[in-house]
Amino acid sequence: MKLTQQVIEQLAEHLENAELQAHDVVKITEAHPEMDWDDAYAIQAEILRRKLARGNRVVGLKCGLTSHAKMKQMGVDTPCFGFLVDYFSVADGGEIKVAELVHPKIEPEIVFVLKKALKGPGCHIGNVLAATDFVMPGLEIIDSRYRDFKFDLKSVIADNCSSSRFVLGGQAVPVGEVDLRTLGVVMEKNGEAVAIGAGAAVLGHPAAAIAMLANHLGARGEEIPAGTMILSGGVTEAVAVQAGDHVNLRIQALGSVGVRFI
Ligand code: 0L1
Ligand code: MG
Repeated sequence: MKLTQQVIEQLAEHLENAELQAHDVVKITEAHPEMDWDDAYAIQAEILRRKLARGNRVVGLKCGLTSHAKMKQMGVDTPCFGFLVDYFSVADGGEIKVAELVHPKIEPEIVFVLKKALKGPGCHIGNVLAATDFVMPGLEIIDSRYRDFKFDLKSVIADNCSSSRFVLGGQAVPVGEVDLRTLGVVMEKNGEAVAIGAGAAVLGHPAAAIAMLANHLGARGEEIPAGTMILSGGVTEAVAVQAGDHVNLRIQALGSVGVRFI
């Protein structure tokens, strides 16, 4: 690690304030080009510690930048992992206030819920499928705190991978009943199809993203607990939204989920 604990705490406060007050900041590597991957995840962990101390609760995990479309869109080449807390959760058909966010975008996700814990290293898609209780459709609203969504991977990891809101819905389908690679995904904004894809866009198989998360945590001596809900990553590029927009996601065999922006 290159940063001191004091700087890690300052940067966590800086980024969390940007999230809570809905304003943008310049990417933190501009002032701290020396920071490394462990520093980036330590800042993210400090943001989580601040939220837990305030009484928030972790309700899931996320894999980000797991499709080539998203990596290309954001100019990075590796996935990232973050956490989801209680107030990020929005009911299916619910409303999201854009004034609480900086510059939200939305993306379609295949969501996993585990029945067994997963621990790396060496976790593979077979382990993930054996440990999965069900899959369902989800919409993730990402809201990078960085000006104009301009960042590098270390900055975005520190910013909890742009996490802000998510919506779960549709049907909870046992993972053995579907081929996650060939599931068709259609996301509509105001009735127009704006993003179309298939599950294989996520690392060839969405379960591979969950295995990567288990291996990432395993390298830190942690596991994904049984019962965890995990967003496996945007299947397509993320789409910008504004007040007045309605977004609906349909995933073949998994049903649909929608949200409105006010
Ligand atoms: O969930 C994601 O794939 C987003 C990760 C962070 C990068 C971004 O803000 O687009
Ligand atoms: Mg995502």
